[in-house]
Amino acid sequence: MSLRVLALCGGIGGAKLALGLHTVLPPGHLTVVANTGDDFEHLGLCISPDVDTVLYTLAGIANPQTGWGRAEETWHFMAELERVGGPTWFQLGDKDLATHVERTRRLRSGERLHEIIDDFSRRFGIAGTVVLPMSNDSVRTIVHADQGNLGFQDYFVARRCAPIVQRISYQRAEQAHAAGTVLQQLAESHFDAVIICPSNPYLSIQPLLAIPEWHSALQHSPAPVIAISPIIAGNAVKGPTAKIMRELGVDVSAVAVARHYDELIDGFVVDEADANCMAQLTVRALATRTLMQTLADKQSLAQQVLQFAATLR
Ligand code: FO1
Repeated sequence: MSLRVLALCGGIGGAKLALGLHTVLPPGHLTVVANTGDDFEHLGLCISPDVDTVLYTLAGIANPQTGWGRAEETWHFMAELERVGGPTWFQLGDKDLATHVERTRRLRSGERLHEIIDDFSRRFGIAGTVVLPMSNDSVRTIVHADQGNLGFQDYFVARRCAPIVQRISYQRAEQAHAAGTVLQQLAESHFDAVIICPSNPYLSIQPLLAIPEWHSALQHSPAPVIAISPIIAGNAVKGPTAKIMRELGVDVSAVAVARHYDELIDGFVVDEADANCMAQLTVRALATRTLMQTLADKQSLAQQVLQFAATLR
């Protein structure tokens, strides 16, 4: 019997495991919740990067080099925007632009973000898997750094993660609510496992955990909660996770990530390179290959995590 899975996912790293789960589970067995703390308004458009990374990745149309934006993209809009003196620090490809324009039009007409994403996922042919934003309410990840209090995209793209991070806050998370009926489904045991994908815990997962009803729902989840470490042998696979951990004074290790999730998780998955740290963990642990470079890697990790989850039920 295949497990029914709720996967919590940030950007590129998390979306890789979401794709693995999407391809190994039968239709109707996977709900993916995407981080919206990276969202921002740019050129008057409502941009939801992690949501779009999940949609494009599951639809097989994501840019394979960057992990964000579209494959086979063209950049006429950006070239012409530059000609008329517009801001080009945040690159919007011609195909990607349609997603932002249409999402913005629908939001302005009163449609809710989770309804828009549900329709987009259907139109992108993501059959059988539900894709949800963590909330329809605006939550913004703010990076408090030596260069000031920065919006996520300012920190991540404009300043290329160079600022020294002192603290991260999640604006208006306290007032935000989960989208749709996912928390009711979780409470009513519609899911057999909750998987926290290997995204940056501080930038991509914490915005969701900062929403009180999400944190409480996971704390009281009837299904086991399993996190996968984004740190392998003291390094981040991609992005600023290791740098941020150092700057926050946190040990750059899988154990530190497990401690961050603390009482929320029932199981933790580390890379085989970190098998020796399992004795330091206070939760059930699995050591396996967690580096995902090919689709087969993503599917294999998904299978390993599902088998591990089944032993925790
Ligand atoms: N990341 C960059 O480093 N440079 C960009 O120009 C850029 C544009 C962009 C456009 C749409 C989109 O959905 C994502 C984009 N990203 C870009 C990635 C974005 O910063 C995400 O927040 C990261 O992937 C982290 O989750």
